[in-house]
Amino acid sequence: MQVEILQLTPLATAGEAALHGKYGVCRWYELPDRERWLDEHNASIRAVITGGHLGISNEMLHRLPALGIVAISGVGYDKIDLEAARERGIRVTNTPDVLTDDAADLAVGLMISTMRRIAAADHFVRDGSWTSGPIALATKVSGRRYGIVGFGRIGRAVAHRLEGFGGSIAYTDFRQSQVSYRFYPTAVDLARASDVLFLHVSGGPATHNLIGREVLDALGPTGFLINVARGSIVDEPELIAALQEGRLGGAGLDVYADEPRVPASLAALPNVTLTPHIGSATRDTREAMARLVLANLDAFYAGQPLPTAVV
Ligand code: 8YV
Repeated sequence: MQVEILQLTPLATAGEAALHGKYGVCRWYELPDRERWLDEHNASIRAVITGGHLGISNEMLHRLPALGIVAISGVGYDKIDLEAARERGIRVTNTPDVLTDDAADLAVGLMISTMRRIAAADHFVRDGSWTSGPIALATKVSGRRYGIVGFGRIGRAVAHRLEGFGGSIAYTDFRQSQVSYRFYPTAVDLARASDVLFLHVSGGPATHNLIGREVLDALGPTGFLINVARGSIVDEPELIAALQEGRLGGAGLDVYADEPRVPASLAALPNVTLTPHIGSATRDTREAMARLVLANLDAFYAGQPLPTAVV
């Protein structure tokens, strides 16, 4: 079967079997000599599969003259130049909705883990420290002022979960929504009125370093920042400085400025919980994402409307 699909990231097990059973696919990440392979096969590639965290470079786009679709296994499409895709008539799809619950669950989990210092408590038991006395007290999670920056699918799912914590819920976004939660026009205004600030905006130029020193200082020394969206949204050096200097109470992070590299200064901090971009990383969700990637590819090849088209 001629190779027409270039796969930049693996899919979940069943998705891999379905994809490779139906199409001629090359796993880019397994190639010993990628440049040579691309020189020999670039003209036959009609589709690329990639991840939300990975996207596709303009350089790669330009090397694939027959490319017709980029199918993203993920909700974020900030790692692809949509205008360049449009100019080439390249369709772009993503996998929204199926990963909303996982991302929202992780955000709330990072809040609880960071405020109650669960990772440190686990280590405290495992290394035998408990035999020497009780662990230090942590921070109460329930009944707090929760602020959500970005009120899309995942932000709304987080708000729904927070309703069970008995505090207040507020948000900021480009526009006010018809919901009962209080709206603030800016992230700074929201941070001033929050104990826990959740980030759920898309990545890209419009939100680059949206959360800088002004927002972090408005959140303050008893405030907590939770980010499962994109590392680019936060001025990472400013975040590290605020945590080191006690101007911010703590942070729960799943995304970083330069993944998979995380600054040693951030990793050394005791008042953070760090996870390796696992927002959608459960078996059920990744299989659902794979099914949606396949559905988009099948529709593309059949000349049918694409189920979840971005472009
Ligand atoms: C992806 C992500 O799910 O969905 C996104 O935009 O950032 C990721 O969590 C992951 O890259 C799997 O492709």
